[in-house]
Amino acid sequence: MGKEKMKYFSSWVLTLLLLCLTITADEPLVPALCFFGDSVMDAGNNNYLATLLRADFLPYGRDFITHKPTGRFCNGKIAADYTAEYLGFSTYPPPYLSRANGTALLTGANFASAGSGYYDMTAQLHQAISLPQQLSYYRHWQKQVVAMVGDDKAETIFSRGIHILSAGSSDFLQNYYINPFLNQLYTSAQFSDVLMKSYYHFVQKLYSLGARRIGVTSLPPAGCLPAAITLFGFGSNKCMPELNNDAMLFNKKLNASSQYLVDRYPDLKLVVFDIYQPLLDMITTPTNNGFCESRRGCCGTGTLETSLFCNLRSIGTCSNATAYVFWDGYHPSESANHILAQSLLMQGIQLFS
Ligand SMILES: *[C@@H]1O[C@H](CO)[C@@H](O)[C@H](O)[C@H]1NC(C)=O
Ligand SMILES: *[C@@H]1O[C@H](CO)[C@@H](O)[C@H](O)[C@H]1NC(C)=O
Ligand SMILES: CC(=O)N[C@H]1CO[C@H](CO)[C@@H](O)[C@@H]1O
Repeated sequence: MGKEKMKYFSSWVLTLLLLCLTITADEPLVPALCFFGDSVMDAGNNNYLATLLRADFLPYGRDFITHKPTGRFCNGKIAADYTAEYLGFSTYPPPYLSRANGTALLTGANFASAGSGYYDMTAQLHQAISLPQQLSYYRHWQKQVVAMVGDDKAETIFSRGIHILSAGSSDFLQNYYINPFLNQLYTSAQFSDVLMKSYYHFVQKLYSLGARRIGVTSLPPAGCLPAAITLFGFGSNKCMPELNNDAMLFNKKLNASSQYLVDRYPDLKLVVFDIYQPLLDMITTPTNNGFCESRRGCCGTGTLETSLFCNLRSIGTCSNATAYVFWDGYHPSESANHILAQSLLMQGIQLFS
């Protein structure tokens, strides 16, 4: 099948699938949705932290439903938002630090924090919420849920709820590649092994807390992110094979660790969401996916700016991000997130049914 046909085929399958899944109920397909990890999933936790990695100012959020910045690292919705919509939720899981309470918490919460990663020092470096701390907030959340609905019902919410983790990008791009100390200490393969230990531990911990449905995103093609090309490309204008190779190796290890976990815990549903290939497709053949620009982000010059450097005074920000794969130097645009979320959903069928 050609790429274009494949795309239509995929959206058909998706539509049919959603119809089948939702036709029987007007409730969400799963009782709760929780997010962990980094800026890919962060819906505003960093607004409450003394960190430089934040997105609670325009033009972030300019295309969001409210047209207001929320702390999402995007012009509009992130993949987590689309996922919630597809699964039938009428609201998005609130950032845990927003102190949402009562029934708003019953359908899940978002614990992700931009700049966080598998390596605790990465989060420390950016004053983000480390994964162990996110788990600790998750335990608090569980207690709140138990207090509202009792042990039995809560247990069902935890075991049938979906837990999605996105991490690793910050460990490489915002730590390993710019940190001479780490660089000397580990080869990138060894660093991946260190990250894998943390991943393994995270899933075990989540499992021990009652979670049985977990999805984890792979690394993106890091060598193709506009900021990475600017910072590490030495004047080149192309994706950097070294960084992409590191990401592919990491992804292989992620798959192997996940397989190991699945074998060890037969009642655990664990899915690795491949975002490497879908994003690479958008980058290398943008027009097949309805995009015009995949080399530069929309914000500012589009080659580097993220967080504080992507602001209303940034010069060159595009007026319409719809045709851009990237919103800023590191993060996909809302339209790219839309496609990524569809791919996520198709890959995660066994989690949702
Ligand atoms: C929940 O939040 C609302 C508004 O911030 C507040 O009035 C209420 O007391 C809180 N409820 C609990 C149980 O903390
Ligand atoms: C951006 O462009 C798309 C496609 O051309 C169009 O549908 C959309 O309305 C535009 N958005 C804005 C905010 O102008
Ligand atoms: C847990 C997991 O996602 N395992 C996958 C690893 O990759 C192989 C080959 O692509 C898949 O078959 C496994 O399901």
